[in-house]
Amino acid sequence: MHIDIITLFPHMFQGPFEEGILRRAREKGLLSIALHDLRAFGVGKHRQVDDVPYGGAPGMLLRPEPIVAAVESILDRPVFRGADTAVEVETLPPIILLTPQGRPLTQAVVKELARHDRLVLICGRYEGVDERVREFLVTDEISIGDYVLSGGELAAMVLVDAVTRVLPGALGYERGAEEDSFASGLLEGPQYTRPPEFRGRQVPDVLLSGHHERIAAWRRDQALKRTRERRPDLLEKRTSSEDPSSGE
Ligand code: 6GU
Repeated sequence: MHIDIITLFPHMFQGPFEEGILRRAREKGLLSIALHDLRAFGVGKHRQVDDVPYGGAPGMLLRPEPIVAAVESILDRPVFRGADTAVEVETLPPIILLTPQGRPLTQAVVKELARHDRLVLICGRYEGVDERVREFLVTDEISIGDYVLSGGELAAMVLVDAVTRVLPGALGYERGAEEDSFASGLLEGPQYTRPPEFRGRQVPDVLLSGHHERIAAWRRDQALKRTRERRPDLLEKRTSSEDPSSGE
């Protein structure tokens, strides 16, 4: 998986991509990330990337030319669907704008993105981007939740982390991602490690029993209970075929 990230703040990405699973995925060659400074594609002597909204409104908008120039330079082909340009959208990697107006990022979306061998991420900034970028350049818009961030950078890091975790071989053990919350449509139940007793609090007996079937049944029960208590909306979304309590 190769991910190109277009941003006004490339330095923001340095810490998160150099630790843990992301670092290992890059070292193993499963993931490569190229950061592209939007400023380098700015207009004129001052490399301008933003301007005031037509019609008057507070704040600044990202202009279309730097963003389009960045994507066309990265992909080395025309990508803007201008009035007189034909673009074969089918042969493009997803060109994704991170914006609170996008479709919500879910584990299903993460898996869908992970099937591509390349992604281009555009981090929105300021009060937004010129509408022609959404209409004629990007192929997808994604949000990471119903709250406002100062820009798409943190959202892009979240997306890259989530996508990397589902790349085959990224975790170093193979069942993890499947058992994570949301992969099954359920929250994970409680987990314990050593010591078996801590300040008078015991690990549940069943987990120490060595009885694999009983342990699996207990975990399913606990996951269902936790999901019912905390995220009943997830249970409603599941199909009955996924429900481990059906058919028992
Ligand atoms: Cl992708 N961008 C911004 N600016 N805010 C957000 C977001 C994205 N997702 C949730 N809030």
